[in-house]
Amino acid sequence: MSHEEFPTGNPAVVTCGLPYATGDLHVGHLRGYVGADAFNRALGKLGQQSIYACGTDMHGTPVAVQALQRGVDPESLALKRHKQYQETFPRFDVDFDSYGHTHDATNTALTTEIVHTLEDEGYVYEDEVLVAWDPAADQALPDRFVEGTCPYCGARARGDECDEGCGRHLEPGEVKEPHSVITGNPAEYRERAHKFFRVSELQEYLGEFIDRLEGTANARNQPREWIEGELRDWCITRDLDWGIDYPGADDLVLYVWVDAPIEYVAATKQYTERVGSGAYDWETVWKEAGEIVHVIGRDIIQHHTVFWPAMLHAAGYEEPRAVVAHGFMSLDGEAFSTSRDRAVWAREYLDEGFHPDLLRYYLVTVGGLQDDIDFSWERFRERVNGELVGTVGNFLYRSLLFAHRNYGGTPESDLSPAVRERIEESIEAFRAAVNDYSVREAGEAAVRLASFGNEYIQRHEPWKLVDEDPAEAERVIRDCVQLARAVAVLLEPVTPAAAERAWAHLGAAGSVHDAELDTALDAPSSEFGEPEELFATIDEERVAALNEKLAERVAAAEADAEADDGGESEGDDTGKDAGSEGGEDEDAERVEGERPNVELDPLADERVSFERFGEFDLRVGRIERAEPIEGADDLLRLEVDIGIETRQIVAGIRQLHETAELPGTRVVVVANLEPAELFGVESDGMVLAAGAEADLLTTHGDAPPGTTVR
Ligand code: B3M
Ligand code: ZN
Repeated sequence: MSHEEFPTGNPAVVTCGLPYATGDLHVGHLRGYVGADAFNRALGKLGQQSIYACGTDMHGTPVAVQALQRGVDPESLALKRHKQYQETFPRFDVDFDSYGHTHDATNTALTTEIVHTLEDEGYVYEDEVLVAWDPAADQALPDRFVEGTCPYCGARARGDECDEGCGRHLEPGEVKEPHSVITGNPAEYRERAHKFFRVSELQEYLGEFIDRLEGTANARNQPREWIEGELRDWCITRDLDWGIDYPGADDLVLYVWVDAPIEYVAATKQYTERVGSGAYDWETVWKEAGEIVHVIGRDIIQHHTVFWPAMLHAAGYEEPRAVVAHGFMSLDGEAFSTSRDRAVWAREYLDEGFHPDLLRYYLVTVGGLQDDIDFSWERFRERVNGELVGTVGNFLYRSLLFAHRNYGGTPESDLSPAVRERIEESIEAFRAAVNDYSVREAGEAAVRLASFGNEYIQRHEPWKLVDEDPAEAERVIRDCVQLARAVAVLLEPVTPAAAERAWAHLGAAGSVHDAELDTALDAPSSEFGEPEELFATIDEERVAALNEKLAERVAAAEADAEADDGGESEGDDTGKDAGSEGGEDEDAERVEGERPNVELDPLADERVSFERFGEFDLRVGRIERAEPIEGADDLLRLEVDIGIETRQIVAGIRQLHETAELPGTRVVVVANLEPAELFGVESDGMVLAAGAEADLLTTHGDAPPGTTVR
């Protein structure tokens, strides 16, 4: 990776996948928006100039199909949703600096201009293509107006996306056995003239781009196969009357995936129009030197790592620095289902009286951003009670209350060097986490510091020292107040409102939002008032009541659906598309299969003897080489030094680990496993790993390669 670390001197823009104007937001949708918000705030903590830009995705067949089903016009439906989103996001402190929509004048003009540039640069051509057609309705069936079978994997697929199977983007005419969503009739294919973008010409560029790209491993690794494989041109027009008109062809609109990402640029432009180019210049960001970070769901990686950078490059724009792709979310181990009302809605969460910070904390820290995660009220309660109440709230409250009662604020004493060092370590951990695009680790740095604070106050027992050794008591409390200040600064990206309250308790000036990392070590105010508890405990009965409510609602929705259509739920308001949390309704099976660590395997019934365990020859190994195996997307060929010899081992970890970073990694090898052949390559042993993310087992001391593991 060739990028300078954050903070850089360039302005940054953080974006999040635009919510389609199709449904209400639920907590699954919020994951990306909250994660990106926390990341943008965290960049600010590092002193990086950065804004958070997004907007509503108004166009395309997701909106058009829904409008048709409801008998309303797409524009008013989309605008209504747009308004709802504009109201909902701030209630979760998702603080967009600019939030527009794809149908507004800025995006329409910018999109048209970019398409003109692509044409002028020779990147667009016209070709005849077979498009699905409903003979009864006598209309074309673009994208979601047609369903059929994926030509690649055989799963049921939509016209432009194999959303239940291999996840591939599908071009018009590709879906097999097409049938119309409007009438249910089999569709025909008719020849039509459409516009194509020459993505194939940008293969070399994209190959280099992907080498530079930062972000999560899935977004950096998955595209290689598409880019290095047969990179086909991309049909950028549709037979539809809802969208941005293709310049000069009034019967065609642009494919929604052309104008949607351009909204990232349009929203940035609107921000500049508001604050002035002296304060933040969108053209610098998008045309000269900006740090562009896209947070998206993992189902839209292809759009953001192939089509979008190709378009930007061809139009003379800057490329993204990073694509951060988050996993999906399930509810109590099962997919969200809006049609069955099996969801925790954003509004419902607030109506229950829970503070947004609690959910923000959960969404950001419950798993790494890349993981698929599960939401349950039980786990929500555990996290809130354990970490926010028990660790963070407890430390801040007890130390500030003690300081206030005994000294009216911060006692006069010097900060202990060891505590200063500990705070500096946390700052470094936070900085590294941001540069690693891990909001989870940034949040954890704050909680670990609070945990240190709790141990510190407990160990030194200032309540005893006040009489026994007053100077020592002052020193300990001075340290604790400094730790409290640092925790507030570090936690602001994740729980902004709680951090702001802690800031006020500390009597600190201004807003903690503007406090950069180094201010964690500034002297705390010598005077402050009595603090209040930051978080309240959630009790078990509350969780039981919430679960019951959800179960009742699901049962009622199911009964309704059965009454309506004999059990086939129509899913007219799937809401899946609002954002990229994915995994709901008909996606249930896919998510079930891929969700890591949600359900633990049951323990084995049978015990084995110590002797039998001894039959396994487990050794410490060190990976010397790692390289892909042609034709096997998931596999890597490893050369592993196991002391006595070097083994060739095939491991299914290609999508989950950065190949180039593997050499040097110590692993645990099953050395006496029978050799096997995979994709024509012999695998002589096995590398142990845990879970769906293939967390590699390693050693932590200096056991050299070849050492037996017992
Ligand atoms: N509106 C939602 C999705 O597919 C889609 C994102 C657009 S981002 C430019 O997740
Ligand atoms: Zn497929």
